[in-house]
Amino acid sequence: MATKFFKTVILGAPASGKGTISERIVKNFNLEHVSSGDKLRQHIQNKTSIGNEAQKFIREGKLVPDEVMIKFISEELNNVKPVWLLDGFPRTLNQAEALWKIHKLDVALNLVVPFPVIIDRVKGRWVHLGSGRVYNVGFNEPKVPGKDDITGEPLVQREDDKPEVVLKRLEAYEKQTRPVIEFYQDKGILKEFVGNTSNEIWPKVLECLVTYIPIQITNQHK
Ligand code: G5P
Ligand code: MG
Repeated sequence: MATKFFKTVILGAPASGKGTISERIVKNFNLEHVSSGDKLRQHIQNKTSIGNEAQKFIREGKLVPDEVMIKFISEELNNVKPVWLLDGFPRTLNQAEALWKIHKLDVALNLVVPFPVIIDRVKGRWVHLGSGRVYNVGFNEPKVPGKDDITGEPLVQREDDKPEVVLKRLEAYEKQTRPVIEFYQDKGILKEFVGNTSNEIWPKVLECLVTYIPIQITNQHK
């Protein structure tokens, strides 16, 4: 029987592989993937009012204010089945507390990748804005250079992947997101996965998740 309730978050520094690992989780466990960054980028592309507001912060490597994000993500979660994986939220203690009031989580997954590895890999990141699918030069390259594998639409580089902005995002992560990890540790639901590559981290995540929910597709454990 399909799982009716399962709520989890994936934490980790910018470009630690949250999107990459989430894609594999979703394939194997059939969860709803809600990525705050992907949603914001879609709003920016569509020039909505939240997109225009968020863009000012994102392009400088700063976090979008808590009140905007809490309202935005609470509404997004109302629109999906209660079987979800939240990526990129919460990013501050305020956000973690607000989320906990409305949704108790089963587990919080934290990806731990060294900063020098991260700084090196963002230079080669290409994204498909419509879906959030990510590629990298030398790792998960698109079948046709510059085009999304599924839709054939053009891939773009993120404005906030410029080296100077990446450093600001890493700083914001250290200052504002560290307390979120401690918050989940105190709740007793934190699971950490350490590694230099997503291929090294993925089997450990898979091994952990099968203890919580049944796997949906048995031949895609990659
Ligand atoms: P985002 O979009 O949430 P970040 O900074 O948390 O942004 P990001 O950059 O999306 O995280 P990721 O998802 O952790 O990174 O990583 P990824 O995209 O999977 O992988 C990074 C790259 O490395 C990809 O090109 C991938 O192919 C490659 N890669 C993965 N694994 C490997 C590997 O093993 N080897 C190699 N060589 N490559 C690999 O948030 C963006 C902004 O939105 C705002 C903020 O301004 C934020 O800065 N925002 C919020 N603000 C406030 N509160 C919130 N909750 C917010 N959420 C978003
Ligand atoms: Mg991401």
